[in-house]
Amino acid sequence: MHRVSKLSFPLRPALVLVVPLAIALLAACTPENNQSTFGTAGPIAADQASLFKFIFWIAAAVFVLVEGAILYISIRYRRRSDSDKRPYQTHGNDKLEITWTIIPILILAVIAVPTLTTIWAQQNNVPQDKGEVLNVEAVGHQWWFEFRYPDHEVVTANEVHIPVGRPVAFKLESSDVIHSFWVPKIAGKVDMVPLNNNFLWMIGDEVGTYYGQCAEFCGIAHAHMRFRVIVDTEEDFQAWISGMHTAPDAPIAGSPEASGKNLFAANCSSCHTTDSTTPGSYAREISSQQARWNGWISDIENSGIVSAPNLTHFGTRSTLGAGLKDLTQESLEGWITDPSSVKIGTRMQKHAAVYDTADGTAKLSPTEVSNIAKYLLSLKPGSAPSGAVVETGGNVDGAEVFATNCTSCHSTGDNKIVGPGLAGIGDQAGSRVAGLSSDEYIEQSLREPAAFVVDGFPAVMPNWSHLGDDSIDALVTYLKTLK
Ligand code: HEC
Ligand code: HEC
Ligand SMILES: [Cu+2]
Repeated sequence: MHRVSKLSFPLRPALVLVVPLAIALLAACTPENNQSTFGTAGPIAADQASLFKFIFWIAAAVFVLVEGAILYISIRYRRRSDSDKRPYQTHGNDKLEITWTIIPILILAVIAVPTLTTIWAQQNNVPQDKGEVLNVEAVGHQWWFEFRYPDHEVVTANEVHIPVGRPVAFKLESSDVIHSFWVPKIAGKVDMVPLNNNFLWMIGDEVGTYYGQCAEFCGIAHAHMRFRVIVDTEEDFQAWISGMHTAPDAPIAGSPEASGKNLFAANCSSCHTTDSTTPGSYAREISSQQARWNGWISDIENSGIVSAPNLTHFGTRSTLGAGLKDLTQESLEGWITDPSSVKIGTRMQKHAAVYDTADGTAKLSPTEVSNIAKYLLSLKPGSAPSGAVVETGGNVDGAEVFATNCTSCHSTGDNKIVGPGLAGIGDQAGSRVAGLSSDEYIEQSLREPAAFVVDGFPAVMPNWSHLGDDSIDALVTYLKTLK
């Protein structure tokens, strides 16, 4: 008797803890939950869920039978009094042992059939009979996702648009450590391994926004490395693609957005591109991203650049910081002022020169922060036709022309991106080529970039003659102000 009361004492608090905890954990399984694998919206997730249920019910039946037998035998044949005799002890029973070896073999064989067929069906090539396959490359970075559409020449980050009902083939890459790509309601989970690309296909069955999450511990901000899959109607998807090739309208001179654009060019553009709408910008962004990465890896502690999300048409996004917050003027101001107040550990704060302060917050006034946020939120497809270079006409602001066309490769400081940092170019330009004045050299760099290639750089500088005389003059004037 004494023994029983001793046992029941720790049992009660344990139950008080375990029962609510179990209920809380099980609540995450409700199909409505954003990351529940029970409410599915795509064939891959649906097949995995039905496979899970099939195995679950077999396991449940085994559990009930075995535990039931144990309970029944323990109660039915328990020792009832001190005078009960110890039963006759046996050892070995061929029939029983063969039976309980064969039954599990049969159960496992039954489970193996749907398991293996599902695995084969899902890892095999994308179905070819369900519409044109969309190719997407997803790249894991600490701690955000980059999405590239090679067939459409679109680069974006953290929000991937796919057309409803059409198969999407994802090439999964990582630029740094092992991440895992997981979209619970639509597709399974596959690791993103550096130097070893993986593959996953999915079909979104229902229009809507779905949660994605990195599912492999990848460092301090791992739990904050999320993304969204936006399943669009075919028309919305095509409109999105063509919007990504339509430049935003230039901000009105003197507006907060115009000031934000210049502040962005000065403080942020060494890592972020905002203008991947023009022809050729796709290849340029990929080489800039590689160059930013090379810059970071060559000096991990002190680098002023690192690969970063492409912010083209950022104003059309719904989330901030890799799916972490709703995107609003307020949340964006919070992010720009002090990124770690939103997401601890982000590389942006560690490496951007603008956060090189005692408390790590930006060297920007509240108005400047607000202007940058307004500028970023204003980045949406403009009224110019898709793919066109925006005509400036008349009064040209060199800083703006620079911010629109050049910042994916050049910083206005000393940082090397793809091309050299342009601080001090006015002073250096006069001595680059004998016989060319400073102005002449800068102009030649823009009109005939191949005529002189700076030592140690690739000859990838595009020809800018098409910008027109006004813009070229404005650029030369602007570049000479960079100190
Ligand atoms: C040293 C490189 C670097 C500089 C400079 C930099 N950033 Fe970033 N930025 C990053 C990185 C890396 C991330 C991804 C952070 C993460 O999610 O962990 C990021 C993320 C962002 C995001 C969120 C993007 C998304 O998809 O949700 C915004 C907005 C942003 N930066 C704005 C700015 C602004 C504004 C500035 C200038 C004041 C700036 N950045 C300067 C590297 C940089
Ligand atoms: C695709 C990347 C890329 C883009 C975009 C780009 N450049 Fe360059 N630029 C380079 C590279 C690389 C070099 C160095 C090699 C060379 O001299 O051609 C360079 C060199 C220069 C130089 C000469 C620098 C020196 O120290 O002598 C100037 C000036 C220049 N670029 C201005 C611009 C301007 C202005 C724009 C925008 C209208 C622009 N670049 C756009 C890649 C680019
Ligand atoms: Cu990760």
